[in-house]
Amino acid sequence: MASGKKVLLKVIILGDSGVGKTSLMNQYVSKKFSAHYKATIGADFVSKDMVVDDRLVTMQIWDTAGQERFQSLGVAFYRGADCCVLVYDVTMPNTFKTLDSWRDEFLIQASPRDPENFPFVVIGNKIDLENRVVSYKRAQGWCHTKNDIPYFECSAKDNINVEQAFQTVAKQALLQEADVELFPDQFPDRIDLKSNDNKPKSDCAC
Ligand code: G3D
Ligand code: MG
Repeated sequence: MASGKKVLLKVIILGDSGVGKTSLMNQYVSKKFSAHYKATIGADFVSKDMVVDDRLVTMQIWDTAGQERFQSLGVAFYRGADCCVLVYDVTMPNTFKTLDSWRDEFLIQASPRDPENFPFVVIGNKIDLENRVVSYKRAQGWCHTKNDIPYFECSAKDNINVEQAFQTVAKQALLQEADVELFPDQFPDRIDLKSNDNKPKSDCAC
């Protein structure tokens, strides 16, 4: 049985446009793959309740709506993330090469307390296609050099490995969130709703 209060985990998905970020999220959350999915405007998230290591968690997965083309996602998108999923397309080598800059961009924008140990998960997507170009070995090697990032090869289309990848994402995020609870004063972005500092001042004219 799951125990304790429900934990909210924020997960963000990054990677070049067209690699399948939205499709992976839809497959995981709604068990659907739609080739005609239309992205909404602005960053958006979906939630999924699950049990991880005996804890009830709500995983909030933040997806982009095409702004990744300009790498202009805004700081609110990154803020408070507990895990970052980096996605590339195994048939498009350029999308693999840009993983480095997506990782760097995340670390700059989210500025986590301990960047070296911040949890990432890498997904090589579209393994259902015949024309794969980036090998497992090459991708796994890159992950190894980045402090052993867990690596999964998936197909959002055929629902291969998607569940497994997100289970690992949730586990990593939960570990990170436990860290936040242990050292709350080191995470100034979190607002304490009970604190008097947040109440309107009495001489407020509004
Ligand atoms: P993005 O959110 O990263 O931009 P999308 O990517 O989820 O919008 O997917 C981009 C295109 O790749 C879509 O095709 C989608 O159907 C396709 N796609 C996503 N995942 C897979 C997969 O696992 N296998 C295959 N074969 N295709 C996939 P369109 O044609 O709509 O551009
Ligand atoms: Mg998308």
